[in-house]
Amino acid sequence: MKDLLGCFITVEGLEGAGKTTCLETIAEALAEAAVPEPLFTREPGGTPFGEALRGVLLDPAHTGLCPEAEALTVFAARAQHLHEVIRPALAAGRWVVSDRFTDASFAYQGGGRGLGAERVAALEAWVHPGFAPDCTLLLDVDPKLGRERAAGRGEGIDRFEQEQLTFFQAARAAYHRRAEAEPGRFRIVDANRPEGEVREAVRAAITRLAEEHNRSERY
Ligand code: Z5A
Repeated sequence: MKDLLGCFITVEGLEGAGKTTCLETIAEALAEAAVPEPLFTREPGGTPFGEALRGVLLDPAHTGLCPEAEALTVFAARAQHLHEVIRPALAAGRWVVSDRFTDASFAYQGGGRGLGAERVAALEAWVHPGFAPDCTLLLDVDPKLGRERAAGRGEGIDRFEQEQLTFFQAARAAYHRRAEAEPGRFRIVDANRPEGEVREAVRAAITRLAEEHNRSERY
């Protein structure tokens, strides 16, 4: 990552954890820290090709998609996202905030679908060896609560949202394993709390990160 001048932040969590809600707070905190023109993006998606694959991945019509095909599709979208958006922005010194990245593959494909961490790690090593986020905010929510919140939005149900609770419990456990393995990169936010409290915790984490980044640039 040393050749890339910007800072790469990812936001992770189960559905209804409040990732989308907190992006606004992250933008405010970065503006307060005088970070110029941060780039906000998402996965699956982030490029025209990636957004097309997102449509396929979320479409409930593809009920028979096997875990391997699903994993390869999220990494195909990611390869293009890195090539077209993330790496050029970081190389230009911009901060990049992505709503989900590879930790989501460890959680959903590795944990939820049962592929296991080793097979996801093999794809990670192939698509972006030696490249990882500088900081990952994990909005940790009880799967039942997250599901209730997501349902409260009254939108249609996508292919992932059709899954049983056990799928999301396995995804959450995989997220926890990732965070335990890399405590320096992860900031865990208890997202079971009211929205205002979650936003404050996110704001504090981003403000601290910006301060640390400024200090390291000075020395
Ligand atoms: N996926 C994958 O399998 N593998 C991969 O590698 C990647 C992704 C990258 C789409 O992701 C799917 O892609 C995802 C995993 C898979 N499927 N699932 N599940 P997505 O991120 O686009 O979609 P999502 O996870 O379904 O996101 P979401 O439902 O939009 O969740 P959110 O962004 O975390 O929640 P929100 O929209 O901010 O909040 C939901 C509602 O709750 C909303 O009405 C808020 O006002 C409310 N809310 C938020 N926070 C609170 C609190 N604290 N209290 C009360 N109410 C709240």
